[in-house]
Amino acid sequence: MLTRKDFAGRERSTWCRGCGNFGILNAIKLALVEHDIPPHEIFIVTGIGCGSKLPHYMKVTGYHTLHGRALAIATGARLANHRLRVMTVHGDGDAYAEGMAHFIHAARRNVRIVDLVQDNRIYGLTRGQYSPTSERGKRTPTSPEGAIDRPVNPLALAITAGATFVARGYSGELKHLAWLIGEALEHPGYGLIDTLQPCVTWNRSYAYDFYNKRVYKLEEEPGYDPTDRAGAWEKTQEWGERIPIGIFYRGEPAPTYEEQVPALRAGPLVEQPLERLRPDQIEKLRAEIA
Ligand SMILES: Cc1ncc(C[n+]2csc(CCOP(=O)(O)OP(=O)(O)O)c2C)c(N)n1
Repeated sequence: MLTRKDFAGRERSTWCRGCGNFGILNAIKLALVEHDIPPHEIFIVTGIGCGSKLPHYMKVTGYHTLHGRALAIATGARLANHRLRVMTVHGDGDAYAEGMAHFIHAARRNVRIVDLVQDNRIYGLTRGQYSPTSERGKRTPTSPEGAIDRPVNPLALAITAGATFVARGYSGELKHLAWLIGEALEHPGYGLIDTLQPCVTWNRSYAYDFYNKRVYKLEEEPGYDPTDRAGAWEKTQEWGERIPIGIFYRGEPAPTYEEQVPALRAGPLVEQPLERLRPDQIEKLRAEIA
């Protein structure tokens, strides 16, 4: 039986006291324990940002990669070994600015990745510039008179792009978030969990107080049907006195990208013999990784 201790990291965190990322880190560990997934059977890919330091703070197979490229690396990992469970964890800047194209394509290709976005609606690591999910009028060092562009709605975009699992979590609701991560891990395809994550240093307008008063759970909402795609899209527009969290949309599972790639029919690439290469090519590869 796994426990959260099996995922304990050794590095000291640089996150601020009260950062929403602690809740996300704990929820990931809890979900892995609940689903009996040991550290070597899950690959967590992150980009660049405060939140992307997460694999340093837990025992897991992790890869802290380039800004905006977490999903590209994760897609490569799934193609190399589609028996490995793969998760991306990255900020709203990483996911929806620099990484926006990868987001749309991962959703439409249906690569089996759990895509958890630490959505604090700001660039944290670079000290508080406005992000694609910052609201209009947000004053920051890069928008001193207020942001003039309208924010993206990641949930609506994911549904539109063809994602079959679209959810919103909140780092202040640890057990609920762990449940969402578990559901996404079991979902056979791409799954987005946009996660409300208070940044206590650079975005005080969205602190725990703000969310605690407003969030409610969709699964407790009488009559809400997450299999109704149009209804789910409509629900993604709700943001105000009430903010929904939970599974917005869960569609019929569609074939994943990796299930359909002809070269993978014979099994994961990591298990396929290298016989199609000439001996000198194999030697060259061996020398590169030796
Ligand atoms: C290619 C590239 N462009 C820009 C940057 C600068 N940069 C580093 S982190 C970051 C955004 C951080 O915000 P977010 O992804 O939301 O993560 P957070 O720090 O809030 O967790 C930016 C723009 C970079 N490192 N590399």
